[in-house]
Amino acid sequence: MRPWLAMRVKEIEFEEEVVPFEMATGNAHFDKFSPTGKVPCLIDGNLAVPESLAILEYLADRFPEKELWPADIGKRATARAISCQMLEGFRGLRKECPMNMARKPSTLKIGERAQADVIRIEQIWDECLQKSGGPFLFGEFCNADAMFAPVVNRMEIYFLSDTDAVKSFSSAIKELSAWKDWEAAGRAEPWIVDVDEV
Ligand SMILES: N[C@@H](CCC(=O)N[C@@H](CS)C(=O)NCC(=O)O)C(=O)O
Repeated sequence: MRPWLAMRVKEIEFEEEVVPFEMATGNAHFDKFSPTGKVPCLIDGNLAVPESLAILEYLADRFPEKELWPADIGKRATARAISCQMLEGFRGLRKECPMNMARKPSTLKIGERAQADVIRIEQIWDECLQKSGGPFLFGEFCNADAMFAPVVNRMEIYFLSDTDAVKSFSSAIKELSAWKDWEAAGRAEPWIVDVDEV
C-alpha cells in the first residue's frame, strides 16, 4: 500500500500486479520476483527493489521533481526517522492490530505494548501537524505519510484513538483519491487471510 499510494499521489506511472498470499505454502511464489520473498516489490527494468521504505527512497532518487521527501534537510531527517520507526517499530500495534480494509469497525481489546504504540503515534502525528500546519505530517504529502497510512486503517477499524491529530491526519489520508481506490479494491478482493482476521 505504501509505495502504491505514494506513486498514485505523486502521479508516477506504474503497472500493478496483485499476487495473492498463499499462506499454506509460506508464500514461496513470492521468491519468483522478490529478492526477499516478500511484497511489495518494485520492478524497474532489470532492477527489483523490495522493502517498502527502500522503494520509497528509490522513487525519491528516481523522481526528484516529485518531492517525495520534504525539501528542508531537518524536516527530511525527521520524516526519514519516523518512517524508519514505522517500518521496524510499533511491533505491539503491528502484531495485534493487522491492517484490514474489509473489516467492519469494532472495538479490539489491545495489550499494553500496542496501547503504548498508539500513544506514541498520537504524539508523533500531533507534533508533526502542529509544526507543519497540516494537512499532512510535513505539510504536503510525502513518503512519511505513505509510511503511516496503514495506521489510519488500524486506528479506524479497532477504534484505537480519536485525538484531534488522529482525526485530522486520518481525514487528510482518507480524502485522497488514491486511498479511496485502494480501499475499494481491498474490499472487492475475494481472499481472506486468516491471521489478519483478529
Ligand atoms: N519491511 C517489509 C515487510 C515486508 C513484508 O513482511 N511483507 C509481507 C506482506 S505485508 C509479506 O510479504 N509476507 C509474506 C511472507 O512473509 O511470507 C516492507 O515494509 O516491505
